[in-house]
Parts: sequence; structure tokens; C-alpha cells
Amino acid sequence: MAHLDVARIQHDFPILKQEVNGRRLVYLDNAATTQKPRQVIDALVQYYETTNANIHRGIHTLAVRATDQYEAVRGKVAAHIGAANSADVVFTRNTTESINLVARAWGDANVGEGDEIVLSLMEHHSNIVPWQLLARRKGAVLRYADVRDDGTLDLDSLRALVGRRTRLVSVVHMSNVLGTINPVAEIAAMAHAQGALVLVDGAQSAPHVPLDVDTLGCDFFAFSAHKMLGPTGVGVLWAKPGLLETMDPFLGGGEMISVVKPEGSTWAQVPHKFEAGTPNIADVIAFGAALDYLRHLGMEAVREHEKAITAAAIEALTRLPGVTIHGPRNVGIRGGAVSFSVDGIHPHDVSTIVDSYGVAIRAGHHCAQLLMRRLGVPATNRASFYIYNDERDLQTLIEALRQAIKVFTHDSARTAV
Ligand code: C6P
Repeated sequence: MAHLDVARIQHDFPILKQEVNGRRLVYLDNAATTQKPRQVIDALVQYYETTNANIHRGIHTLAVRATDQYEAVRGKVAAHIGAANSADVVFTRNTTESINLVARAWGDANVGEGDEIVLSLMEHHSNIVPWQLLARRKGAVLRYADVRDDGTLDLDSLRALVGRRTRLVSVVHMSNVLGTINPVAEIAAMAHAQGALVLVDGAQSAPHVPLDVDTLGCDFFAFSAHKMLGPTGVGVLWAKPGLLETMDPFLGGGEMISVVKPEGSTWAQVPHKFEAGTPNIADVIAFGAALDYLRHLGMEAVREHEKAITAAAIEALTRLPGVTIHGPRNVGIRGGAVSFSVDGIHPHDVSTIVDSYGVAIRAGHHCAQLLMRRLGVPATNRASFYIYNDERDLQTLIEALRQAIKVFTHDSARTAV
């Protein structure tokens, strides 16, 4: 795992210095949200101590400074995803809001009765429920592509669903449960051949893999700052050049208008048309520090580090008795969210026991109930890795799991007697 200087990175994360339950904190719930480096925390404090002002309104010095800093982050976001034009980047609250924005502002105008939206069974609820609401409003139909037993998306099933009535194909780039990275470019070509647009839920890919929206070929790309070292409360929606201009606003109010008259209003230029009201200025600016941090590390190095630790995790978990991994084994087609079940132990119990060793993992349905049903499990455990996790973290997890298995095997043997 020589791709990143992990010891140095760990030093940047104040939260990792603490003990939890008397043990060194091992934070392996990065798919839920990542920790924040000192640089991001400092950016927040510095903004409030030196700059705080509302943006795009005042012409006083602080207002101009805040506006410049906020707008500069739009450019950093564009660079992170390989977008040519920062005006195609809209700030939202999170991935969920970005997808809802598309469902309302694009969906209401472009999806009608009997039209179809194609999703997959590995979607997060954020990429299901907004489309269910749209389908209910419009009388549209949702179709779900299957997931193969090996945790990859069944492309044949997807191909069979995409047709003349398809208006949108909306898929996750990297599954938050299986870790699977979907072949988005291939899916986009398939959808475009039928005249459908493509939304990619990049909540789990934007933090972990080098991105280029042109190469992905999608029309919309959505993600959250808090899963990539940034603060909570900031999301991104990117749209292909020209697309936002064709869409109606999502929310109405200040900031998003050009002229307001009693009989109606005209809209501000994009992206401001989609940023109604005072935005989350401080957190967007601190997100800029997170993007700087990742740029300095290099996303190629981030990806290589995660491939190495994920491969080691899969190997170590496979060797534990009674552990089943859900998702592909090949780290070339997957990221670092590793879900697993332990025979005879409820995921919540596993999580509670490893927590007593200072290890934070997630247990539950991971907001992916359709996938849980497809996997035939009510819930899973999930360890998810990031730039500050190392071999020692992995060994602590494995040791804690070994103890959990021992406790439960011992207990059930006692009960049987
Ligand atoms: N997944 C997890 O623990 P928000 O909450 O809007 O920032 O992100 C939603 C979201 C959308 N798509 C995918 C693929 C995601 O993983 C998430 C968030 C977290 O897996 C919280 S449920």
C-alpha cells in the first residue's frame, strides 16, 4: 500500500487521534461519510473569522471575497470530474437533492404517461424514490435491471429494458453495498441509442476514482461533498453543456431570478437558476479545501491505495469462518465498500462487538432494500475504506471479527448444551 503516505495523511485528521471504547478509533464507515482533514476544518473556521458575507448580492469587500471563494469552488468541482464548464455545476444539499432536482426540473417536463425510467436493483433509495414520485405524478413506469449473483449489474437485463419508451436510465456508478463499479459509458451508449438520457449517481465514485464526465458519457452526474472529505450539506449536480438551460427551475426564490414582475418572473443564468436562496456558502468553500486535498494526493493514487487495501480486506475476510462477501472479488471492477454477512450473527451484533474494539463499520440495509431482497438478506455488515485506512486498521477489524465469531460460536454451543 505504498501509493499514499497514509501515516502522514492520518496526521491531518484530528478525529482519528481519539480512542473509542478505550481503543484506537478505526473508522471504516467511509461510504456513509468520511472524516475531515484539518485543512477543511480550518477553511470553515477561517471563512467565518475573516470572510462571512452573503454572496452574489453585496458589492462590499467581504461580499465580493465570499462570492469569489464560493465561485472558485465551482471550478474545482468541474476539474475534479473533468467537466469543461463550471457553469454546468450546480450546488445542492447532497446527492439526494441533486437527483430530486432532475426528477422535478427535467422529469416533469420530459416524462409523460406510459414513459419508462430504467433503474437497477442495486440503486440507493435516493435513486429510486424520486423516480417513484415522478412516475406517480406522471403515470410513468419504472423498470429495474437485475444484479447477477456475482454482484455485477446484469447488462443483458438492462439492454432488454431500454427501448423506445425509455426517457431516462439512472444508475449508480459505484454501489454503496457491493462496491461494484458499473460500466457507465457502455450503459450511456445503450441509452442514447434509444434517445434516452442518463443520470449517474456518483455518490460513491466521486470520492474514490479519477473521473471524466465526457468519457462516462452521461447527461447528469450527482454526488455529495461529505463522502469526499468535505462538510455535510453540500451536494453537486453536473449536467451536460446546454441541458440545464432547457430545464425549468427546481426551487423558486431569491438568487435564481433575473426580473420579478407581478405577473411572473424570468430566471437567472445557469447555474444560479438552480440555486435559490442563500446557499451553504461556508461549507461549499470548505469543500474547496477537500478538493484541493484530493488533488494534491492525486485521484489515481487514491484509487490504487483503495484497490490494495480492498484486495487485502477481501482476502482476509474470505479466510474467516462463516463470512460471506457480497460483491465482486476483482478489485479492478469494484471500490472499497465491502459488504459481508457472518453466519449465525445478526449484522447489528457484529457491528456492536467490533465497535467495542474501536472499529466503526455499518450494519443495516444501507438504504438499498431492493438489493437486500435480491441478495436474500435483511441486512449486511459493511466496512468501507478511504485514504487514511491502512493495514493496521484492517488487522484490527479482522481481529475484532474473529472475537465476534468466537463469542457467538461459544454462546450457541452453550445454548445447544
Ligand atoms: N449512502 C451509505 O452509508 P446523500 O445522503 O444524499 O449524501 O447520499 C445518498 C446516496 C446516494 N447514492 C449512493 C450510492 C449512496 O451511497 C448514498 C449515501 C450512505 O451508504 C448513506 S445511506
